[in-house]
Amino acid sequence: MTEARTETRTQTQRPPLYKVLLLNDDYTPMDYVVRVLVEFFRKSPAQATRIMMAVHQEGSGVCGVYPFEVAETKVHQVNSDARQNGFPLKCIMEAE
Ligand code: TYC
Repeated sequence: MTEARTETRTQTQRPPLYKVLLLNDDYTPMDYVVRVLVEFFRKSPAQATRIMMAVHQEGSGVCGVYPFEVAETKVHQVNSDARQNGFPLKCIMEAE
């Protein structure tokens, strides 16, 4: 007969998280990037302006940290909105 064993785990399981980042480019207008951060990432206008300037000066910046499917949806929404508006803005995700 096989013995039944119970394993006790002390750590709670957390889903892996993914950073969503914006990349800088030379053509996307600053005010459009700020609007993206307000609309898709729920930032205040002041926070959005800070993140946009950090991306502009440093090349990339984190907009938020989310579970996989949420991160994937944000990346898709931002990239397709940018394309629809004719801007080359790129949004990517990476494992935390
Ligand atoms: N570098 C752009 C400009 O000077 C502004 C910009 C900021 C573009 C952030 C993309 O993710 C970005 N108009």
